[in-house]
Amino acid sequence: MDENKLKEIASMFRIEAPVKSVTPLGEGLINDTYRVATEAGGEEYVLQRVNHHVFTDVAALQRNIERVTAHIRGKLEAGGVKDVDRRVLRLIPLRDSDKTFVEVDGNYWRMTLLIPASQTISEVTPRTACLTGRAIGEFESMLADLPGEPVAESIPRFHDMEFRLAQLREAVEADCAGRVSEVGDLLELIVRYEEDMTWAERQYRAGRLPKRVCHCDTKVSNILFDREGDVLCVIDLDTLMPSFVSSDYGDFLRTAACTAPEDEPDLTKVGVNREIVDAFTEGYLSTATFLTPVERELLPRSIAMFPYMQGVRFLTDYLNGDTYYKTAYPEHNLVRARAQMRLFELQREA
Ligand code: GN1
Ligand code: MG
Repeated sequence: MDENKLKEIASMFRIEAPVKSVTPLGEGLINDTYRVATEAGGEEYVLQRVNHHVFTDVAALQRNIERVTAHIRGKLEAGGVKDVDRRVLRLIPLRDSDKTFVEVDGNYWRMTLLIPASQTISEVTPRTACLTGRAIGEFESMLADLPGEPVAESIPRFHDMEFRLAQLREAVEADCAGRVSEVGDLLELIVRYEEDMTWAERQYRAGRLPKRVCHCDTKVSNILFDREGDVLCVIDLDTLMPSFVSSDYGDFLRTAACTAPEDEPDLTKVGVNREIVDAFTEGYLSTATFLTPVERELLPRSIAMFPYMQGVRFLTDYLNGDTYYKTAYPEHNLVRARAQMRLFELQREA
């Protein structure tokens, strides 16, 4: 999208000075993200186009983020935290109303403050893993007493393994991209572990496993660190919704405890870093003090469940002809699915 149009959209939000530049930011697979600088040269902002094919109810999603960030902000302020704007996202309202998103030509846009002096990291150390564990446990704990009705399910059945497997079965049956014949080995592996991987859904139906307000996309690139490598906050709050705690614990370890990126084509490079698992678990358990015995039982199981679920999702998208995740080359989703299923096998054996 051309910069002038982006500048025009950015100017609709309540920012301190005229927009100077809008440049692409980050590597998300769903939304389009830009960095906005102003003529004043002070605060910078993050402008995002929300993918409304994925998030079909943008108003409900923004409402979730408004409620959750306000709740966390209140707790941080009450606790005397000084740099609150670096510890929780701040939504920027529109210039002419208090709404936090705007529709332009059928697309939905929103803005947050860019957290100053922050970085994302790609390589996690035991120290950062422990700190992140603590931060995620704290995040869930802070939301345990969110007043009012439950947060909306911003994507229905998002981390529901039975649903993800049903979507894969549909994709196999339709075979609309003619790719099913290439992936027999992956399908066989997935089917073999279906029963084991849908344990949480059965526990939930039996009334033994609760849902909490979870982030549901805790991969490493969604955690902001300061220059010293300490955790500032969790970003990318679109997928906030009621879910099992495995959604945050297992999904973080999927990327953090893996020795290769999630789209590594060379499967010999995909390995498990046990030290990271242990450090993260220690941090998480120190703050997630609300866990029930069944939730505790779910945690170690989820270390294999999340690569499996992500493998199922990438493979489904590959079979559907790449309609969901952004891809850089035709086999990209297949490469991702293979890397995730390799990681699943390693974690299952661990
Ligand atoms: C997507 O938007 P992004 O890139 O942070 C996806 C996650 C996947 C992740 C895989 C809404 O997250 O569920 O785990 O890609 N988000 C959605 O990298 O589907
Ligand atoms: Mg992201």
